Amino acid sequence: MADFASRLRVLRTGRALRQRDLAESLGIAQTTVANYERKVRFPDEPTLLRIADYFGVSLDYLMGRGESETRPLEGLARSYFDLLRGGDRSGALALAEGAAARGLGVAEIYLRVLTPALWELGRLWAEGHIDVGEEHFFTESTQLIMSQLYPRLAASARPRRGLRCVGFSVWGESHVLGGRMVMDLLEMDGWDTSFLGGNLSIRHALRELHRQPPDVLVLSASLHQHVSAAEDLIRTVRNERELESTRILVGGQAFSSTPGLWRDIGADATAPDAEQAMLEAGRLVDRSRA
Ligand code: B12
Repeated sequence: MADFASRLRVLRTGRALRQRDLAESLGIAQTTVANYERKVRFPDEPTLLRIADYFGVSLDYLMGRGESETRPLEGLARSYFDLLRGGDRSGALALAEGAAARGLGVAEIYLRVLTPALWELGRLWAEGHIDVGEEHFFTESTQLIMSQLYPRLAASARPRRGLRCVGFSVWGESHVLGGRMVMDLLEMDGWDTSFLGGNLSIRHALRELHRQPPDVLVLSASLHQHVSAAEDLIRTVRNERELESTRILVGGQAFSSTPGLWRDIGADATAPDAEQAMLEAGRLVDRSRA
């Protein structure tokens, strides 16, 4: 039976947050979070409510009541999650395509259906309810579903704006779906995009960047241990004369959980999600043209 301490730890790691990050967001000390998770302390009522609101869960859930699977994932995201959890790829595809046919935009589907479902997957995986095979099936199916949505995305894209971006996940980083979502939304916003997947070395990245220097370089990292690879790459890019007008946008869970980290490693901007990334990329080019 789960309790408050274990629920808190699972919710935190499910969002890829360090104790320090959560403490900062809640306005409490890191040691307080550590003590909650070690069952040494228990929060007062206002803090308990803040924690529940922060993670979007009920107090019942936070206190360990109910099955862990009953954490509220809203509407379509819940159905999508349940279908893939049950091994029904074509059902999940039909759900996504049905939602798109009824007018839900691809960006909405990415951000309000696929992303929360994937985050929930990570939470259950960290909690030991899902094994690697199930996770791989879920992720592969989601990549396929994104590809099936692509024609709709391309059809609703703005006219090309003469802007170009190259994006990938940094050296060592295998999480690629977030970066791919960012690049897809940029394409929808009229950018010419090249998405290069994950785990790209500096040497290969540079070769690609020199082929046709982009207006914006989009770098994604989910794990903190890969931030130094982003930093190395940024340093290298900054030393290339041909790339001096390329602006660098970084993001992913490694950055969203640590405010200010993007600036510390020399990037030009960050954003918490793919929609904001699209807006931020636009601002970066506007600023550099002004
Ligand atoms: C699927 C998955 C995998 C797959 C990835 C497959 C693939 N093709 O991408 C595989 C199996 C490879 C994998 C491996 C691992 N994983 Co994993 N994985 C996940 C999972 C379940 C989903 C990832 C995902 O697609 N999320 C959905 C996307 C859309 O969200 P996102 O990446 O945050 O992107 C959004 C924003 O961050 C932002 N964004 C993303 N990129 C960018 C870039 C820019 C420029 C901007 C502005 C914004 C931006 O926009 C996106 C959409 O709005 C997550 C759970 C989670 N919370 O995400 C765990 C998770 C990320 N994995 C985790 C771990 C621990 C691992 C492994 C270390 C496991 C292991 N022991 O081997 C390895 C590491 C592999 C590596 N070297 O990179 C942990 C990380 C915890 C941490 N920070 O320390 C998580 C959080 C699971 C958990 N709860 O513990 N994983």
